[in-house]
Amino acid sequence: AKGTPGYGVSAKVPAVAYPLAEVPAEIASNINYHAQFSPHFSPFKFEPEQAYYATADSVRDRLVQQWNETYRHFHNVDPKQTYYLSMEYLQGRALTNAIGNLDIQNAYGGALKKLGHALEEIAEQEKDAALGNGGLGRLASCFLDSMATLNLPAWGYGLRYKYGLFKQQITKEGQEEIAEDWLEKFSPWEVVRHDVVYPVRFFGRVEVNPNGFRKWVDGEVVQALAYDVPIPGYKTKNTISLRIWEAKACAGDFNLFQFNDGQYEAAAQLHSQAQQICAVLYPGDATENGKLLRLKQQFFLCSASLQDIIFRFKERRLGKGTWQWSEFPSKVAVQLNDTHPTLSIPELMRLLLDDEGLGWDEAWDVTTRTIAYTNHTVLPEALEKWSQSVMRKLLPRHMEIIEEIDKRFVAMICKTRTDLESKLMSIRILDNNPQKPVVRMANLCVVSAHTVNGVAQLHSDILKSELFVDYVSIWPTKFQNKTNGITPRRWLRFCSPELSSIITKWLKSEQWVTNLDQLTGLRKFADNADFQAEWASAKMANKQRLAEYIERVTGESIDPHSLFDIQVKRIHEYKRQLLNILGAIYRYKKLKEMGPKERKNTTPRTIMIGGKAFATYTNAKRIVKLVNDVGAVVNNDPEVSKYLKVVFIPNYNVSVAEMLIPGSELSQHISTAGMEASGTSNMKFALNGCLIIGTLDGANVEIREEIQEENFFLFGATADEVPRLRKERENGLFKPDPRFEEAKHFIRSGAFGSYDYNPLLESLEGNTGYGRGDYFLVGYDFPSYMDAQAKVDEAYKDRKRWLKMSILSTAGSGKFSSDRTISQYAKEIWNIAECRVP
Ligand code: NBG
Repeated sequence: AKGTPGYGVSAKVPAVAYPLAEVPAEIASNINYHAQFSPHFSPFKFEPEQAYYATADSVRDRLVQQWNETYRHFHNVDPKQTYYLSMEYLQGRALTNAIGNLDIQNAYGGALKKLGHALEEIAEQEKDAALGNGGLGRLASCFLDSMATLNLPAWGYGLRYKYGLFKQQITKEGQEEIAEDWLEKFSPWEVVRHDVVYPVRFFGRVEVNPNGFRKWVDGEVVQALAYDVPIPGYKTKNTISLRIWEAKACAGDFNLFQFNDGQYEAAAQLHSQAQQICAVLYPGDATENGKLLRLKQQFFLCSASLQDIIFRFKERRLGKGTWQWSEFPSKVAVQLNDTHPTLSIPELMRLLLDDEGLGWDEAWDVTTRTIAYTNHTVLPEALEKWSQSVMRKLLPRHMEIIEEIDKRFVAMICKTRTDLESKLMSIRILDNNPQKPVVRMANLCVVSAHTVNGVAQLHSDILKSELFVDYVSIWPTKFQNKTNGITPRRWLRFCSPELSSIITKWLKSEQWVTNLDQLTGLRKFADNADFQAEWASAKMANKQRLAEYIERVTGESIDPHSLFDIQVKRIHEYKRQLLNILGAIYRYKKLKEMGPKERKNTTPRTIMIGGKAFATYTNAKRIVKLVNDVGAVVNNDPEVSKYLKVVFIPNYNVSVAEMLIPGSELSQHISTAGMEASGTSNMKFALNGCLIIGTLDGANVEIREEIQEENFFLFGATADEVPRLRKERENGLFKPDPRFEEAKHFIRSGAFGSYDYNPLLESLEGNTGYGRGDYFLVGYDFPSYMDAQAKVDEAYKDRKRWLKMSILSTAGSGKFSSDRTISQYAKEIWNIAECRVP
């Protein structure tokens, strides 16, 4: 590393506690100060945008103070620390969250009022930091909030993508992707650490020294530069870091000679190559180049983070004499968020073997006691496999190390578990299939990590009984469950202040914000007429706010008295947005067939669907198009639109979720059983008093247990029935329900325009053409889904009963706090304890 990254000499520099503005007048003057002296715009402008940046700068002052104290405290106490490695973080906006966690809403609200602005309006100016795709990235962000709130010594590591998740625009053609430059102006929430820079190598070769040591040399080297994002805990001083790496060329990499010679592109080639690494989140990987770039990104994260972790370990030992490497796992826990950071395993081995001179056994012991792995999916297409030749080209030394790990694993099986020899082909790390030799990253993780966990009970059970069954027999105690959770700060306290204040009023305490189990105290008020009335009026206020938002972004006016039915998540066939829209189509057809009197007896609904489809996922894009086409017909049908609207919500992201979820009454979590590892939006909706219609999948199972089965609209096949049903389907034994046929037929009749939906519809049918034999069992589950929807309509008519169910959903959501999840990781995997800044 160049210079002395990290704490370095500054440990000797006394921290100065600058007095912070406390009352609105002082804060207003501090905001003004920033508008003037940390200017980002021309002087004398103070529109909402300028006000946002000045306010953010002002809030950042406070964060920096707490943050530095936290660094210093962790450095002095030197506790065991967790490092969470993730290719994705979906942070969303930071201002409201920071102000809320610092508990300064009133003071900042008052200050901005003095300056002629409303805090909520200012907060709307912020762009979402969308350095992630979906649930996995948002989970990482919820985890950071909980780690800080629980005063745990922990850091997040990630990449500083220039373009995060694309912006979704809906046109006549369907979804269009637009690059989202979240750093277009800049982010006030990051601090560049010019002293924290590490070299990261790619390509090159392995050199063998005369003494037998192996060393990775040559190739290209780029610099990893640290940017830190402060993560404040709720009502605590502890403020931890999300460290995101940016790739830079080395200083001498600009070829002035070539430039002066007019070869401008060649002169800057190394710079532009370095810039490519963190240019985009999930670059397309259909081409060889794309694959190489993704692998580069993954290694870049792993190598920079591990060098930093080792640096900190040594730095903290320095004051205390020398260190023993065997101590490393008692100071460092590394959590791999899915297989994307798997290269941490061979990289840690390489650093210990080649740079620190440890022997294999010692290095292996340190590595395996340090690293733990979380699996987030059982979908075969999402289980990463890297071509051995790509790996050998980009990371020759790592490929050697992986081969050695594989060899030793195979030897161990042959020696101690002859019963598993026949399974070796599938459980070893290398798949040496001559057509396409690959490295199986999940296998590498399971073999190397001390703990492997799934993200909901059902998912963890499936890992143990199917995907990783053979490993369980080798290491029975390695496997755990850690059911996901969500932060109650962002997902209730701040996104629904109305509901929050009612909860606090009736529980006579605000402790539920950090001890979410206390929500069970609401159960005894579930039938209370006064409580119900307050609950209903808060929900109505949120529905109205949502209706205004929908009108603003789609032009569609929706009736706040209709049932708000929402499904928002990435568009994927297994998540079955297609089941939802087929249900809507059937409902529309029946409404058309009814007379006006009969129609009046139905429960009016607004069905909202939102989510992004991966740019090259054709069927997902067809689903987006279909929802929009159905909306265009239904919403403009004067006979029906009073009773049914179908709205596609464009550009679903964290901020949009914060608007939608509080205003929801029913939400759909309807994946084919066994396929959604957990889901986390299901928890957010339930926490906000929204009822769930869903299958027995992922965390739905546990949510239903907690809120009681009578408050959950269940339907569909169970996970253990799915394989048999697929077989029957393949063998032509499936008899479709006439309602299902009718809905499909209606689309084919052209009722929703002339777009060719046949390929999409065929995916629900035989094994020919586009057909996958209805792999996701939409046809099988359709009738029970429609029956459950009929029960929803009935329940909604009984207002008292509905309100009671809504209250009981919130009351039963305590388990799904990410504070609970993170406490379990801390105790059962990381073995770390609280380290509170005094
Ligand atoms: C996703 C699962 C979700 C789960 C999140 C967070 C991946 C690979 N997996 O069900 O599909 O809630 O992870 O654990 O993104």
